[in-house]
Amino acid sequence: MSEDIRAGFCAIVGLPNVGKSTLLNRVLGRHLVAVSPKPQTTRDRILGVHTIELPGETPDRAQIAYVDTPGVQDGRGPLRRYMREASLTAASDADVVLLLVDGTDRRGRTPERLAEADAAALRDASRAHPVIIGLNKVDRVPKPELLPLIEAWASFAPDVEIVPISAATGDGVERLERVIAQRLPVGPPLFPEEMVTDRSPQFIAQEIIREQLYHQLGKELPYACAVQVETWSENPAKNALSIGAVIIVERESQKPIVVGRGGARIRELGIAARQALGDALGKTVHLSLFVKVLAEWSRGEAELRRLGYGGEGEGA
Ligand SMILES: Nc1nc2c(ncn2[C@@H]2O[C@H](COP(=O)(O)OP(=O)(O)OP(=O)(O)O)[C@@H](O)[C@H]2O)c(=O)[nH]1
Ligand SMILES: [Mg+2]
Repeated sequence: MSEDIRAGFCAIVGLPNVGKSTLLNRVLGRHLVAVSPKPQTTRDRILGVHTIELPGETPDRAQIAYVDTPGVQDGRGPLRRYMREASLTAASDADVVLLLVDGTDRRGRTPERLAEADAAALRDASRAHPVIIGLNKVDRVPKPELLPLIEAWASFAPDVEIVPISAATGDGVERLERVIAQRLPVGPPLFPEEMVTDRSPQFIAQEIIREQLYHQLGKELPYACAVQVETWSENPAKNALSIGAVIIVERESQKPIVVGRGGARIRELGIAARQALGDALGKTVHLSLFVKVLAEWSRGEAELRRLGYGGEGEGA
C-alpha cells in the first residue's frame, strides 16, 4: 500500500574528517562506510537509507536518503577532483544539505572557515538548498566553548537550524534526524522499505578493508591504496562467506611495506579486516588478501574507472 510520507535526499557534506561517515554509520546503526582518524577517508558518494517515525506530526514517518560524501577541500590529481565533484554533485542533487562541522577543530569550526579558498565550494553548495548545520563532536567540546560557537553560526546563518551532536555517542542525533525529516518533501517513499544502501555487498566489503589500511598503515600509504574484491562465495548453510581481495598500490616500492616483514603486516590487516567484515555483515568471513601494483592508478582516468571511481565530472 502506498502512503505519503516525508521522503528525500540529505547530503552530508563538510571538510575532511568532521565525522560525516561516523554519523551515517550511527543513524543506520551499522558499519556501512569507512571511518578513520585520517582526513580524506571517504572517496565516493554512498547512499544510506533510514526510515524514522515522527510522532505527533503529519505525515508521521520519514525516509531519509543520506548521501555520505568525501570531505571537500582543494586538491590536485584526478582522484581528488573526482572526490570533490562527488560531494558537490551530491549537495546540488539533495533536498536538504547537512553541513557538518567539527566542533573540536579550532581552525575549522567557525563560519569564517567557509570564506577560505579551499572551503568556499562548501559555502556555495550550502546556499543552494535548505541547510542544517550539525555541530559535531560536542562530546569533546568544553561546555563554555559550545554556546559561543552556536552563536557564531547563528549570526552567520540566521535562518539555519544548528544542531549540536556527537556522532560518536549518538547525543543529539535523534533530534537532528527530526530536523532533517521536517524539511523533506511529502510524497511516496523513494526506496523499498528494506533497502539500506545502493552499494553492493562487495563494495561495502572493499570499504571495510580499506578502512583497516587507514588504521594500520602509516601516514601516507593508505592514500596510495585501493581495494578490489575479486572473489566472493557464500555458504548460506554455514552463514559463511569467503572473500578474496587485492590491495592495489601505486608503486613497486610500496608493496613490501604493505606485506611487511615475513608477511606480518598483511596478516594483521587480514585479521582485523576479517573481524570488521564479520561484524558488519553478520557472517563468518574467510578473507584472503593479496597485494598488487597498478602503476600510478590514482593518476589515470582509466585506472580510476576500473577501480569504480566513476569518471564523470572530470572536466578540464
Ligand atoms: N570525539 C568524537 N570523535 C568523532 C565524532 N565523530 C567522528 N569522530 C572521529 O573523527 C574521525 C573522522 O571521522 P569520519 O567519520 O571518518 O570523518 P569524515 O567526515 O567521514 O572524514 P572524510 O571521509 O575523510 O572526509 C574519526 O576518528 C572518528 O572516530 C564525535 O562525535 N566525537
Ligand atoms: Mg568519510
